[in-house]
Amino acid sequence: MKLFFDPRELDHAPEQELHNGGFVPYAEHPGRARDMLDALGATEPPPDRGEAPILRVHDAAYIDFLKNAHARWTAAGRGGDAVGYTWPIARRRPLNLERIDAQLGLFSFDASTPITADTWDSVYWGAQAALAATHEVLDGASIAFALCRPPGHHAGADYLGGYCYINNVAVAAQAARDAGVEKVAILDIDYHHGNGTQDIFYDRDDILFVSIHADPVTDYPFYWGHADERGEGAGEGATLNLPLPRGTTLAEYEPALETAMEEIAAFGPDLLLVSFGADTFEEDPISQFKLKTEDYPALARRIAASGLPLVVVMEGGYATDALGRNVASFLSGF
Ligand code: SP5
Ligand code: ZN
Repeated sequence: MKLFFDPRELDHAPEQELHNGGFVPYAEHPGRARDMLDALGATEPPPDRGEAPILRVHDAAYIDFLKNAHARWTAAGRGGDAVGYTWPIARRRPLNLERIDAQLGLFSFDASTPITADTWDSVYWGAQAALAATHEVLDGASIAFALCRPPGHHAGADYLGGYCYINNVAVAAQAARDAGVEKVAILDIDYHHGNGTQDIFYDRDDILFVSIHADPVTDYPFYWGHADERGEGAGEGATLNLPLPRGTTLAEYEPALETAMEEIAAFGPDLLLVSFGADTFEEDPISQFKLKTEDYPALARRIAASGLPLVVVMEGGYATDALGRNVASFLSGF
């Protein structure tokens, strides 16, 4: 199995995030990628497929903002990382405001996803890694892994959040569609709901989104991921959310995965993309499921039993010392 990674993904390193009313060290740090690299062995760098595949998913105005936000922050006389503090609440009228703080609010949904001078470079190359893995499978491989960092599944067409800036799995899914794959399924098994991926494809019937995650009644991102969200318009029925309670172990997780895989089989996709987060691990510092390192191969085997070509895209996982081990354990099941 080929593993795709670009060293520039290490450069993005925000200092801190807002958590429970105070600032704490940033959980999504470069050491996560280093831990995975140590455990997984040789990776290869992705070729540069340019911005066009990213712009198939993200609004041009948002990408422009992402590229320039930190320079504009600095030009406004600020030090450190760029982060918003005012948000346009739901139903506020649209305004074309130029001020960096207004735009940070407009293009984000939380205060824990700062933009640094290196953010654009890291997220650009992470997206290229997802594209490389996708093309590897389109060219005939049965599976490929994209070591994406930062993660992507919380990012929408025109917003960042949840440590995510570019939605890597969405860029990959759209690239597969553009290469002629008719039906694509996305299985999201990060601890958190993949709200960005859901939003991007919510009204489409060519891309199925199925997610198993912590119940948003108790867990981030709260405003998405409830079981009654099933898609809209042409996409009605092409979104499936399977929220699980805090404390979930493998015994409770497996029936949800079974339901997810049956839904995917009924959809009849030609390709399956897996948004994989290892933050379902029992010792994850910000999450509350109870999966063990030795549980992950069983999840992979059930996914592989679909017989579908597979692209695995890295999302979250914050128990840094165990992260590489957990990802290696998951991949060993394929
Ligand atoms: C991709 C992904 O897993 N994003 C998760 C974003 C969760 N953010 C909300 C939880 C904030 C917890 N911050 C704890 C920091 C401890 N150092
Ligand atoms: Zn997560």
